[in-house]
Amino acid sequence: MRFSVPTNAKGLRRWFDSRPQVVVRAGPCYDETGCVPLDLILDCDPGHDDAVALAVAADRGRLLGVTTVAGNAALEDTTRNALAVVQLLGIDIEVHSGAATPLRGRSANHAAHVHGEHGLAGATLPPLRTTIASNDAPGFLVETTKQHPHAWIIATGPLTNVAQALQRDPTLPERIAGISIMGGGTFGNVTAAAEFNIHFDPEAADIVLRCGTPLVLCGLDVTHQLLVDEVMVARLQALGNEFAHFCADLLGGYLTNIRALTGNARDAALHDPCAVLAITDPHLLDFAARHVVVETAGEHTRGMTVVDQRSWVRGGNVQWAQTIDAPAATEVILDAIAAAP
Ligand SMILES: [Ca+2]
Repeated sequence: MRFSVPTNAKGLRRWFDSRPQVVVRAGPCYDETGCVPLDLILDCDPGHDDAVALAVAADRGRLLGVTTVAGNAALEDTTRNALAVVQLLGIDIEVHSGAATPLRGRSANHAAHVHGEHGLAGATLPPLRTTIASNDAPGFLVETTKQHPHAWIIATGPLTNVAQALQRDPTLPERIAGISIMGGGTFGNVTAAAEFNIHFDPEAADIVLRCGTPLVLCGLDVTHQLLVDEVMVARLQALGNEFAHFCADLLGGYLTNIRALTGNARDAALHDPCAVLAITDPHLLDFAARHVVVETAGEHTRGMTVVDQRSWVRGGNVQWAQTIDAPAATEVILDAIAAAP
């Protein structure tokens, strides 16, 4: 069956409302019929907020596997970090590493000023008991979505792996439920115009945004509404389980780095869990159909997502997340972390 994306706002709204809705708060999540798992694959670059996103995905859906990409840190670091978080969560899933460089092979500028040199500054990682299942993340995305059609790919890092999977298998968009992305925004963070994940590999983002599968985009406009602060760190510490202590150290380190960068002493955006919650708990967010393209050539705007917000332009290629109920989202995140060992 070929999936066609509705081209008008009404059609996209109907498509979005027809997606599986989560009705179970704890444990494996099922759709409203009560029997279909919400299959998720997380493509990530941990990264403090990726680690939290991974915990939420594992708690709120059926996580089929994790793929890693270079971004916040070098690939060997993001992969080791993903393996460590999976181990701390006590979940039996495979981790596959992927792209070490963007599609065009430009030198990668990581985000050590935000996440530390190795990606998870502030936390102590356990000695690893497992290793990667393969170094072919795009192959894992292709094959796993054949075994589990209608899975959601959630991408919380640069989109290199996902673009390579789309290049390898042009039928991929037809069988997946869609791709939920943390990336972009109507303003930037790595530059004045561009958000980090999209700026890291604009050509990959361009391929993904044109691929024709249902897309959900959580840009900085919405992720800057979901904040971590000292109150949240204290609540994590009070949860008492090992993973919560890990997260308290992790997000404490994140706050320290963000303070040094921005001078903001109070809080920092917790970007990546938004892209998970958009699928597992969509009632927490408000979406609008928007046309979004990636600037790949601009002198000052390379990596910018150009979001058409003109009220008289109908439809779009993405469901653009506009708002999130941050207090409720924080409770879902804390519940997920509390459910870990
Ligand atoms: Ca990330």
